[in-house]
Amino acid sequence: MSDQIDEYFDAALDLVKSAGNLIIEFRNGCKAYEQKSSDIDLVTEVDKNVEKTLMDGLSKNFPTHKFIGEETVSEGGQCVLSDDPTWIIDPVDGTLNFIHGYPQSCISVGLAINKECVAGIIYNPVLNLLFTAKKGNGAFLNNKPIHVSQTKELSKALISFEAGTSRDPERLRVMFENFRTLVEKGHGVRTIGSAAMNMANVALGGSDAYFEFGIHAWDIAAGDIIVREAGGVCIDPAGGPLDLLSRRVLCAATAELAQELSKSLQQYYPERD
Ligand code: LIP
Repeated sequence: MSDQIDEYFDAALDLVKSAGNLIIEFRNGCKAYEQKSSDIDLVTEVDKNVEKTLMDGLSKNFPTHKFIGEETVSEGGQCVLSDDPTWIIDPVDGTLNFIHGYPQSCISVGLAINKECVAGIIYNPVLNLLFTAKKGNGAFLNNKPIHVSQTKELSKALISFEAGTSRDPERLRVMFENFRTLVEKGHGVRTIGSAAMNMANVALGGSDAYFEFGIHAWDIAAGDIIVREAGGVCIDPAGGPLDLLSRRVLCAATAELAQELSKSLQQYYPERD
């Protein structure tokens, strides 16, 4: 199995690197965009082109593999996670950042087999940050091993979260309550606009935890394996196991921090993917 994962990973990595050039062209921003589910949930031609490049390339190499791609799903495609090898793709995670030229966006590609993420690639081509992981092999930034921090207590933790792309009043109420709690209880809070970059930052030990309600499987699949291979944990924000399709995530450097954070958070349950 691990030889097979190597083969899948190598093919995906080549495609991700070349698709990164489509993003670099717009490093100063991309002013042409369309709306999706709300006036702050946006898509550009670059999102669509990157997703097509990755899906065409992967399905040519691996015709039986399945896909969950952000833009394909938003155009009515299926979001089904079976036991088959499934590529879970966010072509530009942090699209709003990409549109503005704020250099925190990336391609995020996770591979799930038997519903478990076994390989992940997060690539920010503008800052030349390539995060990778394969099951059992550790996590890497630009080919150098990375590890989560050892932080166990919320009072010492730097926590990231996001405001998200929906203005649903109940979701916003919970988000502001949690923001207040973390400002009061934690070391500091950060928001950078990309779930995958947030998870990569936990993996490299720069931040200690990240949580969000309302993300999708494509935002977190690659981050899930990268954080776990860097020694961290990914769980449901209420404390149970992570469910990739639940649109909820909490990852942390340690299990102790994950559980303390989970107990401090107000919960929100979006409609599933
Ligand atoms: C974004 C996530 C971010 C979240 C946004 C959106 P996109 O992904 O990375 O964490 O707050 O709602 O889901 O839409 O830029 O691929």
